[in-house]
Amino acid sequence: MAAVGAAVIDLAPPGAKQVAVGLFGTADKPAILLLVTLTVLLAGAGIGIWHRRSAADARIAIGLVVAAGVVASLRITSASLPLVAFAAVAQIGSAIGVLAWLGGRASASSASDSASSDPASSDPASSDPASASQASAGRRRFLMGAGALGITAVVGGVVGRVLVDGRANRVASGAGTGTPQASGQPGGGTVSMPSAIEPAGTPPPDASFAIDGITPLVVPNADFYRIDTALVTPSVDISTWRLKIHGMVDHEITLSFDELVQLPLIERYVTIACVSNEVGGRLVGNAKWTGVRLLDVLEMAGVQAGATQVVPRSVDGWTAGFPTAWLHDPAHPRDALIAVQMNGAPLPVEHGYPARLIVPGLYGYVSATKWLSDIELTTLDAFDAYWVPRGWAKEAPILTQSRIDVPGDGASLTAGAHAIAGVAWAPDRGIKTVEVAVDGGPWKPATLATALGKATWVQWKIAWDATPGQHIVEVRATDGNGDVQTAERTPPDPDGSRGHHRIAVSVS
Ligand SMILES: Nc1nc2c(c(=O)[nH]1)N[C@H]1C(S)=C(S)[C@@H](COP(=O)(O)O)O[C@H]1N2
Ligand SMILES: [Mo]
Repeated sequence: MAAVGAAVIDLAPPGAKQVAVGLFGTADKPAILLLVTLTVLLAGAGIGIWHRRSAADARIAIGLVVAAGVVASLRITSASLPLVAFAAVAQIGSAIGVLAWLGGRASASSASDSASSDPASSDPASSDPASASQASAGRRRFLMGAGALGITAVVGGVVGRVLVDGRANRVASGAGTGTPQASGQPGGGTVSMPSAIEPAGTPPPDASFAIDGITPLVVPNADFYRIDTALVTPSVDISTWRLKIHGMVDHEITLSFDELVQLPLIERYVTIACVSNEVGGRLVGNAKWTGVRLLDVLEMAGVQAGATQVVPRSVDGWTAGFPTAWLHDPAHPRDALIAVQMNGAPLPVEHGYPARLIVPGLYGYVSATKWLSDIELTTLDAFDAYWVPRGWAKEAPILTQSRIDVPGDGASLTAGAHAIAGVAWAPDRGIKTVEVAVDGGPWKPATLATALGKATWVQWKIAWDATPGQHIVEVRATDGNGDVQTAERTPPDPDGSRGHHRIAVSVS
């Protein structure tokens, strides 16, 4: 099922923008799975009905559906052959079983059912009540049987999905416990990770406000937003994993995980964001990332003069792409990382275990490649990464945004003193000011917490004396360059949403 869903994602034509737009959202993976589920249910029902005419044809149809599932499964790098074979046999077996049962029911009722093939009797108004009820009983049995067939297919798909995902989690489980010094890898071998030469430490107390409901400065791994096209999370065996740097380089290099983490490790707090984040949305998060400087690794390979694009690729074939110039901006020295840890723990599987890219200032879809397998140096003209032919911008710096966390939109408050608070981000230009306006009134400056750096979001707060009635609260930020966040609303497509976050509250 998941495999068919993945194929649906892959095969979506570039013009199918809605599908592409949808895929960025967290709610959309369930949507795709639902779509596939409904399709399978319909196919099941169709085959069940068809089976009335020809049992042999129905069996062939089942074979074709299962074969399509197998072919799709083989596209998933983490699906094992025995698992796929098991799922296929289980599906064929249960489908044939249901068909046999259906066949039994059909022949048992065929004599009394024959009236239903008379067109006149299919019109309940003109038919004799007894034969009409017999016909509908037969129809009910067929629909039930067809439904059972569909449900069998769905259950088969869900079980397969759970098995594959469970496998992915087992592979990384020994690595997710937060002991970076020596984490046993059930996938093979033990990797000891040296400590960072430039640790980032814990954030100072004045970097956070103690306000109920404000987004934490550093988002715990379990709460971090997750976006990717992988319906089944890739599971990577760290002992055989390799990172290859190739393309327009003086000498191609290949690093094992051990070799990678022997290079100097540094730590940075970096806020990453999804281009599909709506104004006020939650597809953004801040974490401490530990990893190797991307530039260190690129220098080992020797980037050639004409290389204008960095194209990171994932083990599942997904690609990102950004200008090499982003790494060489004299006005903006920035450390892009090949990250191996998130908040002091090995990368969780969902966030790219064992290694991913973190590039300050760029939206995830052009940069933050999870389950990294290789990095190709090429030109901007020569290659368009995964989302570009699907209608998203080729170059995508994160736009300045601010969000009101408290009070919540639609909240009911009692009149009196309240804190309005939230976060604002403009990686990696930094945030200079945040302002709040109530009911279209004058912009008033909020108080900023101490920023961890230009690449991270910052918490803000302002005191509000709430008076009875309905109120609209609006926020805007000014980035480190002095550019004020635009009020003009745009949708996420194609290069990120613009506009001020606004909430409504009622005070009594
Ligand atoms: N391999 C892979 N990496 C990926 C993606 C993907 O689909 N596949 N999606 C990107 C997008 S669109 C975003 S916003 C970030 C999200 O990272 P997170 O899930 O760790 O928050 O991952 C990026 N890296
Ligand atoms: Mo994204």
